[in-house]
Amino acid sequence: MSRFDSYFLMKEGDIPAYVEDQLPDYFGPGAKTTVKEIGDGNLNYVFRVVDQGNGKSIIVKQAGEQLRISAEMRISTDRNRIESEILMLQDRYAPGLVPKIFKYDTVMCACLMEDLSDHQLMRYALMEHKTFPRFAEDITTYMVNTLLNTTDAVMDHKAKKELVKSFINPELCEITEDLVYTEPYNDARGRNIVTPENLDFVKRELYGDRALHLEIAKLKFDFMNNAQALLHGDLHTGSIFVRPDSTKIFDPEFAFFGPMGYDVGNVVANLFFAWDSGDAAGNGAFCDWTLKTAAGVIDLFKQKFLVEYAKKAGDIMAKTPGFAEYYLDTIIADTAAGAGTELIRRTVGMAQVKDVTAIADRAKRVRAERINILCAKDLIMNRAGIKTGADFTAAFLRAVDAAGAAL
Ligand code: SR1
Ligand code: MG
Repeated sequence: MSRFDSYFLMKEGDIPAYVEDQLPDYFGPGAKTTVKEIGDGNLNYVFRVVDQGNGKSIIVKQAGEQLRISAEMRISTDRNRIESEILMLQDRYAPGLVPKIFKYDTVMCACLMEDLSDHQLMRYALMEHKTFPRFAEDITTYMVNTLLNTTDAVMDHKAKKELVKSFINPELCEITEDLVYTEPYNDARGRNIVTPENLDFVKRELYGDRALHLEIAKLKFDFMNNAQALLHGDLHTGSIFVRPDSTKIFDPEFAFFGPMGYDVGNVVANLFFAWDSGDAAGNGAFCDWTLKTAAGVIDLFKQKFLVEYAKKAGDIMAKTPGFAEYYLDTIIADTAAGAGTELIRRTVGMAQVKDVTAIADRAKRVRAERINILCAKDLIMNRAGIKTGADFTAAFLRAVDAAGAAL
């Protein structure tokens, strides 16, 4: 019997005994550890445990029954199992690009994982206008390897269906269906957060645009029904740790089988949010880096995808000449849509991004939000014609011009 035999929400004081219970040899006898809760996301509790003697450390991440962002929102604590299992799988597909899971525990809904405190959360690093030359290379390797390897083009179809079953994630998918694909277009639950100076703009450009609603409805049903590959599901810059020489992607608790472009598009949109922050600070060199990197993410993803596809596709029909290019074309159109929906939902929805909300100058923030919304609509409405990295950045720069005129 241990006091960790039934679930409760742990506090800092519970953590040393919990680590000892789960991994008795990790710190060794007599270790003096300190614990700090360092969680920064909307959902979970994250404890950093450090041995004061030798500096060895570990992270304990626990899923609470209520969300941190809203006590009224409750979702299954099974998300911790999903996150742990996908990280172990991704460690095989993309070694070195995800944190190591040492153990996960379905009773306390917690996992014990590698401490990445020598890295910085990418969103905060970008808000300091730091640049990361490895990023486009690393993130595209991660995406191509984790996504392509879990498609029907590569996997045995029955094994893939087993994997689809074990990554059914209804409650977290419902959050995305509501916060990304519904509420930004109608404020159906009154949870949107709209900057007052942009209220009329949002009413006209989002709530009142019927043609946009039709495209979002199509995208929502594709998100729910296109079990294309095992997605990270929440691939924003708050789910990425960086060092100049290293990139680690974590926090895949929204993982499920969905359209690959959702992940790729999230990365691109979050680089555009970094542009907003750099632009408000007048840092042109940083802004150039964000756009160059966004374009690089698309072009490298396409290049690596075709190389890996040629090596790995096993399905006899998937090897039909022209199919790889057709398939990739649909993924890039989905990427344009994924970037667009992320740009919109982080600008007017309940879960926003600090890159934009921290812009202190009111007029600059209003302008940034308009750029995001106009770029998003261009990407969504014209997604079939968006093919290259340069097409993405051209859409963004068109929005910069258009938003300037709108102020
Ligand atoms: C209620 S959770 C809000 C958002 O936080 C997560 O990181 C996801 O992006 C989700 O949409
Ligand atoms: Mg998260």
